[in-house]
Amino acid sequence: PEPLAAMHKALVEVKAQLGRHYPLIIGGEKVDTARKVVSTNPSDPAQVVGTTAMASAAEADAALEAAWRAFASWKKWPQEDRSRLLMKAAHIMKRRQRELEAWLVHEIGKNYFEAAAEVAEAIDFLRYYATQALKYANGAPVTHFPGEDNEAFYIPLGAGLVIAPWNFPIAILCGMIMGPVAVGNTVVAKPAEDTVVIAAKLFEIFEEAGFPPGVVNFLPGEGAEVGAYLVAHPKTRFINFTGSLEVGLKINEAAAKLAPGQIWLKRVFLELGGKDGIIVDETADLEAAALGTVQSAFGFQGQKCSAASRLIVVDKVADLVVERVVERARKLSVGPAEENPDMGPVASAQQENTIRKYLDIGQDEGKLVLGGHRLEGSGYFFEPTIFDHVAPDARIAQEEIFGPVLSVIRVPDFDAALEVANGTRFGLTGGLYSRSRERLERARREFHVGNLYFNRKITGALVGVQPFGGFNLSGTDTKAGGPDYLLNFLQMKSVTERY
Ligand code: TXE
Repeated sequence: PEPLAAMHKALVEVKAQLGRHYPLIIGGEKVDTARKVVSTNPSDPAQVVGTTAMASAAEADAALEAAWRAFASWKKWPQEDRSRLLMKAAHIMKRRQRELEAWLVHEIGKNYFEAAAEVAEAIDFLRYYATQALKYANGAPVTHFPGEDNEAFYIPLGAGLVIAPWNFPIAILCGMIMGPVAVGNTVVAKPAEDTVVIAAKLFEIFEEAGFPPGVVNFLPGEGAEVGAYLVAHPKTRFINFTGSLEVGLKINEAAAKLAPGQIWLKRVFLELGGKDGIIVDETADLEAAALGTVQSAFGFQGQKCSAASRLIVVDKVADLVVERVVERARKLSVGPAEENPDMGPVASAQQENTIRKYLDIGQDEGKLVLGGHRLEGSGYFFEPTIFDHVAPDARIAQEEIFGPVLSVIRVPDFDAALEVANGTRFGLTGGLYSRSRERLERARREFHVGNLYFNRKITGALVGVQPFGGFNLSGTDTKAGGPDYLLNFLQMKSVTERY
């Protein structure tokens, strides 16, 4: 009750700040532009949450210049001092956590629970990377090869680009920026257009924490315009991207080209989509399986790369499981955050159109057993939707919908379940509800996903506990929140000396 009251209070306070305009931040300077990015509230699209300046090529050039200038000194800071700034940012974020949650509610339609979980994750990223970075402190030798006349140590890469998605607009943006920055790199960050205000709040925190000018640069703008421009830029040393497979493939291709004057191969890190499946076999705790499936499929309206969008259930218990899943999903409340609902709106008109498209496709690919409609009214609200008797190669069983739509695939036995689970182009998260130790062990070896969960829900990156990243077309598997993540943004130098 207390947090709820505090969240309601924060929601009201944030309302007073709606409509504000935020400039770009380049080299510590506030820069405004003629064009603007407008962010609206998916619960009430007529409401402007805020606007930011919109970066174009000129600002992108200036931001990369500022980042390289800042890199010259930032890379020499003692590691302890860099890590201390991350810890300070975590402290400030903790102090402002209710306000940040309220912005997540307003700008992207998270309910209080999802918003609180995300801000907590952002704080975890800051603290975790601050401590992990100490392993590479000050170029101290970190690798001693046999023999006493040689050593090796790590040095940062330089100025890089972060391009972030709208679905974890503060946690993923913060983690993707502060990982590289923690170990001496500098960053130009381009947030998703739908969530520029929460991104501006994150940069207020970085500024208050005292990051030197140019270490982090705030560059909201059009993905296909300034995003693509920065990806192709000869002064971009690395690219840290989270988003859709479609855009990830474009970035991967563009970044492979050598631009005039470019003297390195850009390092590209991609965290992309998923079509994550939960297997339930006949030995499973059916109640637990139903609860975990509903939480994984409909949390934040299914707009998570880690969301369960396939339920793969063996025939023997299929009716029992589907019945329980449908009953639980039917009870989910849908509405604006003030009502503290289980499900808020989907993120944008674009998402609404995509989900409508798949609801139509699903009519011919499965038996609609729940939902299937957008709610009346201006906000982008959908009922939780479940299609049963879906074939493994159906489009709604293969393509990422990124909405509150679950496809149930019935299989004769566990062997078939494992084959279906591994039968998409992705490999991000997966789950298995079973009491058979032999099957759990088999899944541990053969279920081909970056993050596997047994007898619990399959969403929610646990920083420092469960490094997060996917196989196949789910990305380059950077393992965000893991002990080796920072190595992605370092290069090893070895020195051999003959006395
Ligand atoms: O992605 P988009 P969204 C994935 C999730 C889903 C997607 C949703 O699975 O597929 O993210 O996020 C910029 N050149 N993950 O809709 O449209 C754009 O401005 C350069 C997976 O935001 O791909 C935005 O900032 N940039 C993840 C960013 O790309 C371009 C967890 C992403 O936009 C661009 C979370 C271009 N041509 C979400 N076009 C995981 N695997 O961990 C757009 N952008």
